[in-house]
Amino acid sequence: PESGEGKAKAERMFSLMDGFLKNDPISLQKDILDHVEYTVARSRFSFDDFEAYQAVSHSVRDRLIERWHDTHAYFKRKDPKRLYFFSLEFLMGRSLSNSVINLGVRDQYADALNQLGFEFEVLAEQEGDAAQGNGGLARLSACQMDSLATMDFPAWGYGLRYQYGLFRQVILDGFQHEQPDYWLNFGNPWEIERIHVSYAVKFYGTVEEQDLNGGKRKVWVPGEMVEAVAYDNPIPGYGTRNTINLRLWAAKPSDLYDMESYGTGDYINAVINRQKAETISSVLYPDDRSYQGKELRLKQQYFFVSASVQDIIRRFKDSLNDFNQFPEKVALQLNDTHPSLAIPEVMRVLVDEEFLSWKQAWDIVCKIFSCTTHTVVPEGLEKIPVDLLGSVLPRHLQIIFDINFSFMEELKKHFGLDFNRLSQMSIVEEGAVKSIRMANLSIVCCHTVNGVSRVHLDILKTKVFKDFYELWPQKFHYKTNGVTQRRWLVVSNPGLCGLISKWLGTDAWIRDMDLLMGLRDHAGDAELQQEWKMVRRINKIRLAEFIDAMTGMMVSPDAMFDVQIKRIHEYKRQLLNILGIIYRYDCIKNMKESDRRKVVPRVCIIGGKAAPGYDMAKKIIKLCHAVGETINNDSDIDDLLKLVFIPDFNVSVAELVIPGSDLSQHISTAGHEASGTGSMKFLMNGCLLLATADGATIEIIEEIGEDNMFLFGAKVHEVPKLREKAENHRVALQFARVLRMVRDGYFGYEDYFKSLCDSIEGGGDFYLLGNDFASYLEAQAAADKAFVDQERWTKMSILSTAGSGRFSSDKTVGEYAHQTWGIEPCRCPF
Ligand code: B1N
Repeated sequence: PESGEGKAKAERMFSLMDGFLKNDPISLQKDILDHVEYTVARSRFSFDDFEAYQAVSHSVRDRLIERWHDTHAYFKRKDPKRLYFFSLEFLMGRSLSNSVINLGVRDQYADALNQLGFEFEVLAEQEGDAAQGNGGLARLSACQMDSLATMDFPAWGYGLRYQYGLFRQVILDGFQHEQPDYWLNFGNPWEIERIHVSYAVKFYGTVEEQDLNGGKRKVWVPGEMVEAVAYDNPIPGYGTRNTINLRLWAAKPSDLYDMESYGTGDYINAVINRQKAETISSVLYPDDRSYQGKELRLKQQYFFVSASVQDIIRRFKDSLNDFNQFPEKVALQLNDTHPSLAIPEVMRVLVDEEFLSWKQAWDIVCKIFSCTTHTVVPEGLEKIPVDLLGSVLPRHLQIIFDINFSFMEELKKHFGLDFNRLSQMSIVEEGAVKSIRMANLSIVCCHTVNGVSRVHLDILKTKVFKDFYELWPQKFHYKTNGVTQRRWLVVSNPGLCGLISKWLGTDAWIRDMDLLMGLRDHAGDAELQQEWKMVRRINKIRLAEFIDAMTGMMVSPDAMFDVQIKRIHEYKRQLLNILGIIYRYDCIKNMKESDRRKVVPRVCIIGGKAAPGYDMAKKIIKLCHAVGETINNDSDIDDLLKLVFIPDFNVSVAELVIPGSDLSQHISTAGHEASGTGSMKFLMNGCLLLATADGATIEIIEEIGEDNMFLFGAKVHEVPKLREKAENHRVALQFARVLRMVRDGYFGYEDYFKSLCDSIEGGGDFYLLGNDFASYLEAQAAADKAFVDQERWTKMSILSTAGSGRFSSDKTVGEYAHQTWGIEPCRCPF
């Protein structure tokens, strides 16, 4: 308020509050100790590291809340067009270090804690990961939230608050076992429960027709109601006061509609039935890319979409009540097709509840929605059986049919009666199981469809969505993925950060990654090289200690650390890596002593989770352990070769492994990785890449040059031909030899590994391991050669970091804002 009674009241409040929280050591210590005593309820004279972590987190949370309030008050006052980012997965990882860095109070906290006898780093280690997602797609959402906040965009994230995040991977005798990740066990200081922000979400039931003003209206009479309660997660920007919100919904039993069940006298069962509502947000589906048409998954998708749409419409109506202006205030971004039920939901609310005409509602929908697809193959596209959708969301099915009817009419005008094309483009797929194609629905209704790298867009245009591209070429674009340098450099590699800032003479690159290019001028400087090597060595020692702690294996930091960490998938070809390791092992075994002295010692590190039902991926994990068992226990090999599997790979493990790696592998069959974001994290940290020309790697090559990395394998355009022709049978001799070792039981378990071998031998080698093996080995040999010349290696490492600026998510989000969402920064004044 700028004047009057409101102003007087605000001033009084502010004076009572004693201004904002202060960040000098005494104030911080006082706040932390208060939280020890009043929040954690421990004595301020006796508390352990975990309790100290809790108290520190709560004091940071207080500071986040202040900024969060200011940001939202400012957004409310300015009322700019807002972006709403819908994603079923957000892989946030830990929050403490990231928050204090973005708030600019990292050193202050470290000092304050020191004086209390604690070490900041040790406390940060107490935090568990928030693993509300599977892999790249989910971590991308988290990186983009950080960039949206940092770049002052008026944005909100919306998702689901799972009680169980991605499963924990436990390895027993080399086999993966899944254990539940009940991450909320120890409380979560980073969220704010909003019991008063809740919406009823409907399921099942029937659609009735009622008379309205001489016409008819549809009324959905639900069979079940579940309450969605908001949990807000403040996301602080770096170098700005802006702190935006990630609102996640949890399912709670609804108070409505329950009188009936309580009237039956079966009180206990009525309560138990109520409790079942909570299962909707109980567990994250651990399969990325395989769609099973499960009812619970559908309910999860609709649950979060419905609550979010209600929230957005409420906020809009608070400031305006003219839906014609809705598209000027709202941009709605769908992260893949998982939230695409938002489309029929907005139609339903506008037509059935706000009484807009179908045409008015449709015009609005076409202006507000955009989506990003992360898929490369048609089999990866989400389909929902019509029977299932009709039972869970009867009104939405009608709306989708109506949208499809108009779309088919439009298509006929455009292409004539080309039934083949019509049936391929239809939102409804006929067949044994009639289904709704969620990607088709999204393309028809979104004004823009983005791919996640340039080659990904090419694949969409020429294969996956070829027909749609012919119809609407203007809809298709790409924004190459990026990652946030705040988490992937500033938080995880402080040593290298200090060095970069020192040599650039500024830390402005933390908000402007293009500045890293300045490092190119110094790449050959002996002094920088020396310091660079030193920092990297310290990171390697830290990684070696971690490996020791996790696996009991001692590895030498003098060896080359060669890393492949990501979800286990056949197309990502961890198997190619393992076969390469067997080849290396076999070569060393057959070497003369004099040649052995020339071998570059290697520590091969593999980590990643397999979807619980993905048999081949689980066999790859077991093979990795079996091969490791043989190599690591072979005294003849000694330190020349080690194979380590890091269990339970997650965001915080990545933060430790990436800065300590020399070489990282991104070796998917060309045309299969839509983008890949792991490579960007390694690149920033000065780790060299051994890679195929796939996804975003193609753009990385353009930035750093082919001779600054180790490139191999078939190119995207060659893959189909190689598959068609028998050419891929012409596999290298070495390939046949290493496979034979696996088949003959050199590593044991020959029966178990048989199907794995069969999948890549004898014409069925879909992912072209045989074809690419020889060039893979050449690339590996080139990496060995480069590593021997440490001066050259270090220069390549510096040039990798220097060329990574284009892969900051700040750049990606800036392009989305400008080209797709039409939003402007809205910077909260200090
Ligand atoms: O999305 C990442 C890309 O960098 C990767 O190349 C891509 O594979 C990944 C269903 C997915 N595509 N599809 C998924 C995740 C969860 C799920 O339930 C599919 N993830 C990707 C970011 O663009």
